[in-house]
Amino acid sequence: MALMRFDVVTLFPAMVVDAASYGVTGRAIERDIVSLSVWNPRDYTHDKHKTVDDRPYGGGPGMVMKYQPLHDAVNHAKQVGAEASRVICLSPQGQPVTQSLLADYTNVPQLILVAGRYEGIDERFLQLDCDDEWSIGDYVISGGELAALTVIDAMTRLLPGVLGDEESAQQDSHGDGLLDCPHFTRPEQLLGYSVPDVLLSGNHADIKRWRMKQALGKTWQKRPDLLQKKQLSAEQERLLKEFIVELI
Ligand code: 9WO
Repeated sequence: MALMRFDVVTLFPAMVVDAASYGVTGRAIERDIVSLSVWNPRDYTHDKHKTVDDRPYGGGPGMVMKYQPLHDAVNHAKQVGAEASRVICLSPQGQPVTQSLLADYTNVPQLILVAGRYEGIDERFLQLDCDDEWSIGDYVISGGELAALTVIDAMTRLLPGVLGDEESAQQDSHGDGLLDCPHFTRPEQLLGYSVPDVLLSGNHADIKRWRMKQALGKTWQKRPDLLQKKQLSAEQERLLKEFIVELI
């Protein structure tokens, strides 16, 4: 039995299944660490035109997704799923998705992710059927599918056994609220830009120290807001000071 079950309610099921079949998520599904099911609201319509949307009350451009097909698709996912599930709508007005939010939900056996299209989803679905609304960023994309796939990818990486020991150690270092350190590979010399000597030294303690210093420095330069949220150790404070002094 998979550690987590993802159900995506979407008008484009193949888009979700195909995109999730690559890389880390694809391997996690093959190994049954996670399971992915997709539910098309169109399969839950009762008219010959399989209507999933309708014109907005009050006028205005575009169409709105109807309540009933979404509600029935979610209900079917609940019926065949785990005992504890959460229904999450992906929308620009949702709460920001962060690493810690995702970590909090890794103990929920079943996440039902609702990916809207058209101009939006009938408000009564959001109020009555959705437990949470999540946003992956302050922009409007063409549908909730890419947001759902982002959540599936980031959450799958947090599950035990998905990443190898090395990768998960690296994930932990990224996941500790700092930006990543710079990475280099062959050739050593490239357009006059050479690999930092410490990375060629073979001294693993120095390399670890350099990488932390670079991660702290880059975070200070590019995302000082992340540093505000982080309690640095005495050693990290020292490394950051060293980075800043060397910069001046
Ligand atoms: C669109 C929208 C725009 C402004 C304020 C609130 C809003 N909600 C939605 C919405 O739910 N739109 C549906 C899903 C239908 C149109 C495409 N959808 C969508 C989801 N566009 N962008 C997102 C999204 C999801 C998660 N994080 C960022 C954007």
